[in-house]
Amino acid sequence: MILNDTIAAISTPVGYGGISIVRLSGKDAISIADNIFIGKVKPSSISNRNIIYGKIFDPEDNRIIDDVLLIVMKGPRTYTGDDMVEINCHGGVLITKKILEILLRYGARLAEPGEFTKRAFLSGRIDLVQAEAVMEVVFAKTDTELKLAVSQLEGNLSSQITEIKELLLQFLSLIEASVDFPEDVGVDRKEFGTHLHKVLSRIEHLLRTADEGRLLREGAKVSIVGRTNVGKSSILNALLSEERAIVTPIPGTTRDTLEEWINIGGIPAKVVDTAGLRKARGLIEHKGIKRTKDSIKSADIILIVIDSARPISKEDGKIIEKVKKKKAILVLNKIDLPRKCNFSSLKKSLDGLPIIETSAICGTGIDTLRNEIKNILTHHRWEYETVLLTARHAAILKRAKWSLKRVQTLLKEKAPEEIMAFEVREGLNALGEVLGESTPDEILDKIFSKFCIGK
Ligand SMILES: Nc1nc2c(ncn2[C@@H]2O[C@H](COP(=O)(O)OP(=O)(O)OP(=O)(O)O)[C@@H](O)[C@H]2O)c(=O)[nH]1
Ligand SMILES: [Mg+2]
Repeated sequence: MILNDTIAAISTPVGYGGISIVRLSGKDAISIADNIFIGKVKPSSISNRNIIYGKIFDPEDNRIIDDVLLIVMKGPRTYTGDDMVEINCHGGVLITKKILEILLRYGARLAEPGEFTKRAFLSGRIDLVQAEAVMEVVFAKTDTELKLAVSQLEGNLSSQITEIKELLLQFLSLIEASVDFPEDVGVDRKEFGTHLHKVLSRIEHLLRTADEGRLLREGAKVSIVGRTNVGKSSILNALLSEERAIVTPIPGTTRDTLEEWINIGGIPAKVVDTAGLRKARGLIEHKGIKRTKDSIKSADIILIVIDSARPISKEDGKIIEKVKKKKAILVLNKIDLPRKCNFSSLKKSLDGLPIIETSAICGTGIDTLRNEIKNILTHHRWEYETVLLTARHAAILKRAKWSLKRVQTLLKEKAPEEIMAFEVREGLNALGEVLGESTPDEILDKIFSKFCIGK
């Protein structure tokens, strides 16, 4: 990627709308705008961050393309760090294409996906963790995820990593001083140990949030399983508040898995209705039941549905046995009907699995069920301080953790300080990699390629 050229892209989604924005960034952004804009003043003559009204024209045939508002932002205090121009035009597919085409003809290059943000990162306006947060903000599915993404964009995670890095740097200087001036600096291994413990617990604290981050980003999978006709599809519909799945009194109504997204306390959850478990009748049902079993394997939470108006069967028992080691909730459904199941013997076989009583038909217990799912998904309430660790952050932080664990062992073994210093530097490098200070180009390319064009 060449950095001193000028890039352009349509930053709004392709389609028809009130307005669209075409963006330019780079050293020639303002002079390119001068060439294609007619107004009372030239873009290069207006003061920083001002807006002018005028027309975009094609200098080749002097044809007017559109009435626009043009904003001039002079570097280095811009999104990318370079001079930027934003053209607000009418929101038409052809208009935006035409304006972009003229900009490209007059010296700009088409921006790669995420290139504006990549420039912001490379010019030091933001670090890599903040750059990643830009897309987290764009793709946030729930309010909680958005709140955490914005906090990451503002530098919450970055400052936590920087603090850990500083602690580790202090530790490294302690070790190095004892290498360089062994007579002056007494090696206080106890002090080393305390310092190291402090850094490690900060890293471990961050790592603990990785799973929560995954749930928020990718969503949790909640599978509804049970015998046929117990009311699984009715529970899905009740959770969704709409008649999504077909419900009939005929056992074996649901043949295939059916998935829908719901928001449970800020966490996006994919709720999966499955084919009822029984001895399969025919090939289709057989395949459906196989899918149910796969769905159980990949679920974060399983809702085992039991019909309270029927005696507990062997099949119910088998299902409970199969899933009770996982995170599961027993849903005792149809409580509006007279109870026929032997509740006390059922309770004994559950090993403390939570039980929620519902009537999917009347809506009783559905809010309690939602709350219970939320409680299991979140060990604590989402706090503003919670960070959204991505798989990339977690993998690198684990590397840092293992380097520091090795230092702990070396300390115990009274190994030479030089060897410890080597491992501490490895840990420091890893932390730098999270922030993008020492991230290989291929990784950077991979991160930014996931961005939208014009972002
Ligand atoms: N009285 C009562 N009937 C219910 C309740 N929940 C479901 N039903 C009825 O039970 C029957 C089966 O409901 P479904 O939701 O299709 O059950 P399912 O577990 O998805 O069944 P399969 O897809 O065949 O495995 C339907 O007639 C529902 O109206 C409930 O809470 N109370
Ligand atoms: Mg069903």
